[in-house]
Amino acid sequence: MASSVDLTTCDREPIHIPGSIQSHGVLIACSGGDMRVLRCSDNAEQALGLASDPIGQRLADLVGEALVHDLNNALAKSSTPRRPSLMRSIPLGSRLWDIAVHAQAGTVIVEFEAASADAPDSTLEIARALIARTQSLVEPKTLSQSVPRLLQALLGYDRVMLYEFAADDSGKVIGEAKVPHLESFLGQHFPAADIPKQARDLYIKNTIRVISDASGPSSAIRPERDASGEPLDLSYAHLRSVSPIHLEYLRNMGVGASMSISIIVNGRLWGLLACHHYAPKVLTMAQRTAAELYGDFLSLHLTAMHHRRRAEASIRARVLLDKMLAEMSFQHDVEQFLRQSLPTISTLVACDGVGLWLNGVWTPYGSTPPAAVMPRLAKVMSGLAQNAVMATHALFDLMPNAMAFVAEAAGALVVPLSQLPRDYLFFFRKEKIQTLEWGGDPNKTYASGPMGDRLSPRKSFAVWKEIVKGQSDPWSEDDRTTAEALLTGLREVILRHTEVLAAERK
Ligand code: BLA
Repeated sequence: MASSVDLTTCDREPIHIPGSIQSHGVLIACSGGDMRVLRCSDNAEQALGLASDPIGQRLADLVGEALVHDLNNALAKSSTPRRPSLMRSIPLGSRLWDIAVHAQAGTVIVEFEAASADAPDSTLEIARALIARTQSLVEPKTLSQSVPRLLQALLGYDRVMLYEFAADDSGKVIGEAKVPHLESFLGQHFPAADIPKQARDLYIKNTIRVISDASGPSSAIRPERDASGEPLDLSYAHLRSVSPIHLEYLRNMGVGASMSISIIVNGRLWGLLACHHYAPKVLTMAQRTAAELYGDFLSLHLTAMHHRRRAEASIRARVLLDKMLAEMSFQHDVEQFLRQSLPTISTLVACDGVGLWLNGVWTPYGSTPPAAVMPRLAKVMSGLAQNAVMATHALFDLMPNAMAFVAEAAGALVVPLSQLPRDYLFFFRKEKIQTLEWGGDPNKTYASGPMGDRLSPRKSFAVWKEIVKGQSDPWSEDDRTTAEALLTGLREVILRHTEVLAAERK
């Protein structure tokens, strides 16, 4: 499969059917029901100490009736392939094995890994320790600093990163714990292509992947295709061989082993906890299971934090608007009042500037486009929806000459203030790469494998910079929620003012 893959077709590489596994383990696939061996990894016979080629045989004849009975019981316990059932320290051949079993479209996939000497309840111990220390972390900043440190301390990777995806699927390292001599990746951005779409989709379904040896051999699954010509789907297999492109990426970085855990917030892949080790590293079944549970916990924890932040943002907007409404009754010139309120309004959303386009008059505060372009920008807005908030992180999509002022404003969040296509409140953000440089060690060079230097972090950062040229940081859902609260609230302020004036006139 590797030969058909190149850098231009990254998101088409079928990573769930690589045709091989990582060779520190063994895989056997059986037909459901009669448990007859359909396929196996080509190391199976030797590693498990079997008397003959397993293909076509009853699994019970190879590993014993008792184990197959236990495997069937384990299977019956789990209704989803997402979480294979686990069995610890099973004797077979000359050693003990940890076994994971799951069923995928009627095929039973049994994976064997050398048993570890972990105590029986070490999974719970590790997961409990991680969860207990994370529970009290509710500030995004402390959380992103502490979580990598906790995971590093418990699993011993040389580097642990918290990687957050942006709305455009590019990503940023927002937290990092590492051994001191390594170059830091904290704060660096990487393009969406570094973790292509099919990988992001798979990482929602299967939330953990361990790459034990980025330079290690793989063990082919045979036969590659079944009677109907299908390869074996390894979406949920722990031992799935990883994309050769990604392995080259890791090797170019000097990484020997990696592991990543998905963090899913509201059904979307929010980010990854990505771990690197500079030598091969196998996780025990207990460690891997604990890491998987920790990922589940972190996903729920971040989801709760997200909901809390949204609620707080709405309350903040509401409080501010109520205050404005209260002050309003003493003000007769609503336009003047709104203009004066710009500094206060600008605190509601992370932005570089705000501005009010009201009755054809422009009032800026902070960093905004030049006044001369505002009539044109307001005209562009009037062609868009009047009753909804509009957000863009690339003003040049709407106005070709916007590239000229990206240093002042590259993205806008726009709140239409009246039903008429006329009045708008703008929030602006500058181009995001204006102030960014690769923060790493300038003397550090990265290796380059057969597929070229694109697969190295510094080149990848350069590609990201090229992609986002002229763009601002995208507006988040929180930003839009605040803007929507402002849309309703400010219209209310204006309406109330009209009513006050009318009442006073009577
Ligand atoms: C997978 N790419 C990944 C993964 C990460 C990254 C974390 C998940 C697998 C793992 O746990 O190791 C990316 N890793 C990074 C980044 C940093 C890091 C950005 O440490 C930054 C410090 N990758 C490319 C390009 C392609 C590509 C150009 O850079 C394709 C054109 C492909 N990456 C790619 C594929 C996978 C992947 C196919 C899936 C691997 C798999 O699960 O089989």
